[in-house]
Amino acid sequence: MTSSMSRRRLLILDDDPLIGQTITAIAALAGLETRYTPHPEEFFRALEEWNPTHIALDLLMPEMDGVQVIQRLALHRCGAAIIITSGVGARVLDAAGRLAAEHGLNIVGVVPKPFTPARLRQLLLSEVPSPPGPVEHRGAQKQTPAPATTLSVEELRSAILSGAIVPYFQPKVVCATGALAGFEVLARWRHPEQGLIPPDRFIPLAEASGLIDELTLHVTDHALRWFALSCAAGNGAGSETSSAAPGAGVQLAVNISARTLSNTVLFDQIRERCLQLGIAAERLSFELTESSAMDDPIASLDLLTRLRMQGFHLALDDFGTGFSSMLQLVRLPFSEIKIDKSFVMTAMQSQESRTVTRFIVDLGRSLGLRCTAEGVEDLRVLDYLQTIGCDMAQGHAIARPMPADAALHWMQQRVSLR
Ligand code: G
Ligand code: G
Ligand code: MN
Repeated sequence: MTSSMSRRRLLILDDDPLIGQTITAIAALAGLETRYTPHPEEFFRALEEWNPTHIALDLLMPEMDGVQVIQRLALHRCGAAIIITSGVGARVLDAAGRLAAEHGLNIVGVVPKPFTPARLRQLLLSEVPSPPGPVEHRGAQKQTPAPATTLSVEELRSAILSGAIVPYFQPKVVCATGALAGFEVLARWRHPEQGLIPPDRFIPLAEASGLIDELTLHVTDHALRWFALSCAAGNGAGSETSSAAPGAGVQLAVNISARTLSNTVLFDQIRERCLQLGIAAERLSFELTESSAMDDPIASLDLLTRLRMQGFHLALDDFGTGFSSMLQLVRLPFSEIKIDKSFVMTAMQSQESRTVTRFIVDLGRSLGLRCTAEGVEDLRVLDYLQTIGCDMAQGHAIARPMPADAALHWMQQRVSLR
């Protein structure tokens, strides 16, 4: 503990010199090197030159407000442990903490002023969850920085045809036991010049150009073939516990766009593929976002009911982000809710995020739905989810989305560890 502590450097930004002196004194007593400035510009210069391990940040300043500072820290891909201090009310502080966490910053605590020296000391001395330095940008979840280049419909069409759009697989685990529950399929474009392109850069284009169903079918088909080979064992109910084969009883989840809900043929094609590959419908789950199911309420009710009757699972994705969510949850035959990652990612920093997370878990349980938390970036959140009775979890702290061979390897290693 002591050796790492001697390298701790705290940079303080606060327009009030008295508060700056107080924090400096507390931190110095706790053994940290400190620098204080009341000016944002000087703060950002020191950030570059001095590379602090800790930052104490006031939210209310005349020169630049705290939100602007948070945005600039995110642009700098700042990895320091950040403590937010301010005289604003608890709800505003809570919102600022969530904002910073969503920007991928490492918020270790939010302390209302006037703060007690003990609370500040505790934050300065607590273990830093991730190493300082611009290692990764958690909020942006991009493997490659998005280049400004636009992608054309023609390029997308030929990428689908040539197999350049591939499924990645992100594991989902049972909160209570840590056992593998399934994989979510997430499309990635292996672009010859631009590297790996994430779906938010091409799914909207695919939707707008009418290529989305072709894309989803292609990705799903590829994923099902992988699934049949890798997770073949365990078809049928109750097989999770009876078979020891890796992948036994695990499920596969695919994302479905709004537009696809009017295309019953696509679901027939997927069902056909499942039959050919010997994959029981119960092992496949379709994830729909809240906005998507509402476009044509009656048609989507027909289709979704039919899919459930055939045995497929239906998950309501990104739950908690849209205001029609409650209506859809009750009206449509979902079997699972996925708590939006914006709540889960910030559960350690925000009391409000924990309240929403717990509320959704309770709601799911009382409606008889399975509940999955997305965006688990910190293993302490997994412990929390377990205590509130959440069924499943998914997120970077468990595993990132991986290409097919890496996902298989991950699964086999995991089984051999048990
Ligand atoms: O993988 P993230 O890593 O960036 O995925 C972003 C979004 O893209 C997800 O919310 C998901 O709904 C959507 N998405 C990913 N793969 C597919 C796909 O194959 N088809 C459709 N329709 N959406 C997808
Ligand atoms: O379909 P949906 O929007 O739910 O897709 C999930 C998205 O969340 C994908 O873009 C996936 O890459 C991303 N994701 C998965 N786990 C994490 C995580 O722990 N943190 C963050 N920030 N994103 C994640
Ligand atoms: Mn999803």
